[in-house]
Amino acid sequence: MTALRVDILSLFPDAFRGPLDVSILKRAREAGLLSVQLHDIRDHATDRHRTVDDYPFGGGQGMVLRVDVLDRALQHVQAQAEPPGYVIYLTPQGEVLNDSIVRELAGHQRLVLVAGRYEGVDERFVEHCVDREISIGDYVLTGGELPAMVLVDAVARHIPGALGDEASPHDESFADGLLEHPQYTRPAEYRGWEVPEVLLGGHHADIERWRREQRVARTGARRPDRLPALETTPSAPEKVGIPGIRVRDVAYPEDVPAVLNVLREAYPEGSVPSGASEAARLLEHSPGLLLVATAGGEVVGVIVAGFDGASAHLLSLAVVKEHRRRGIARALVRVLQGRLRERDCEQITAFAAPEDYVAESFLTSQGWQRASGSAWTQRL
Ligand code: 9D3
Repeated sequence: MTALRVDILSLFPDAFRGPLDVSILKRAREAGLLSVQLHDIRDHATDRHRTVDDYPFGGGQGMVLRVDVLDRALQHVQAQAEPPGYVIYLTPQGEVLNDSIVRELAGHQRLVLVAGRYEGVDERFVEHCVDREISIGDYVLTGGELPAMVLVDAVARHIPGALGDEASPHDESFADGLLEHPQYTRPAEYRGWEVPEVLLGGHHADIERWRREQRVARTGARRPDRLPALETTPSAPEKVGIPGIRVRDVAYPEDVPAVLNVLREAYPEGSVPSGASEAARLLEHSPGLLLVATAGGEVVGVIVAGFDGASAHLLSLAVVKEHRRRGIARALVRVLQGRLRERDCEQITAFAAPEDYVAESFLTSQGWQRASGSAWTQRL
């Protein structure tokens, strides 16, 4: 059995008693998976006043925890069990705790956490006695006690068996970098607040797709720093409910000639990118926003959108003559809208020439609103 022993050195050991007695920490301790020992640094002071700190050499604000007191406290703790614990000093100067550090720490048999207060500790203690300096984020707390608890809580969840029947930490949000999708339960309607329709229908594939979209959209909106590592590979061709038709990301450069042909057939001469380099530039600026519809592997429809991070513009939409009036343009718009939502785009704008009644009736039928003479918008 893998049990983790955590020793915590602090000037306020009492601060830990509450949190250790609830939830999984309590269960893990009771199951013998986790043991937490609290130690008062002050017990290792040597003078009559139990002094643990002193004025900083060189002057300055505040007090500094003494290296001799800290070292004695640490030696005392290390001598209590085998093997020696991995020593972590909780400090605003540390590297910021994250999921991968937590997993790494959970692999140790013993951890010794040093919670500081005051303005800091004598650097010689850090240099000679500490294995790792950790912060829990960029905000100022009054001491390292809560950070030490945060660390214990996060690490304890990774002790095999500590989560009981709950999900294993392996298939969690942070593992793939995406945030979680929203959750709902009964009642399905409360004060007019409704649960998203898709969740009530029982169509498993639709629900999975919706959840995935939600996860990506939330991550993009709240934690865009996590998105770049995502799905840069083009998606698989998707069915769109029209026999024989698939929609997929453009394959570059193979599709470029076919894409340009489709656009040339539909647009006046001179309005279509004249070559591969221009097409490449489009792709570069809006990856994932150039989609093609295929029939039997041939490109029969194209949609191109530009996205500046805030709003999107429908740049081109074309379907070859033989495949018109089959709903392909609509399908392309629908898939594009999904991609834009993933990027947290709220609105898309399209331009139709004033007398282009085909475009006008298409846009109207798809729920677009005329924003001005030739501009149409749709909220996503
Ligand atoms: C960087 C601020 N220091 C400048 C003199 C003073 C200071 C502020 C707060 C020194 C210690 C503290 C107490 N905080 C911690 O010990 C601490 C902490 C935190 O404040 N935020 C996030 N993570 C951590 S881990 C330990």
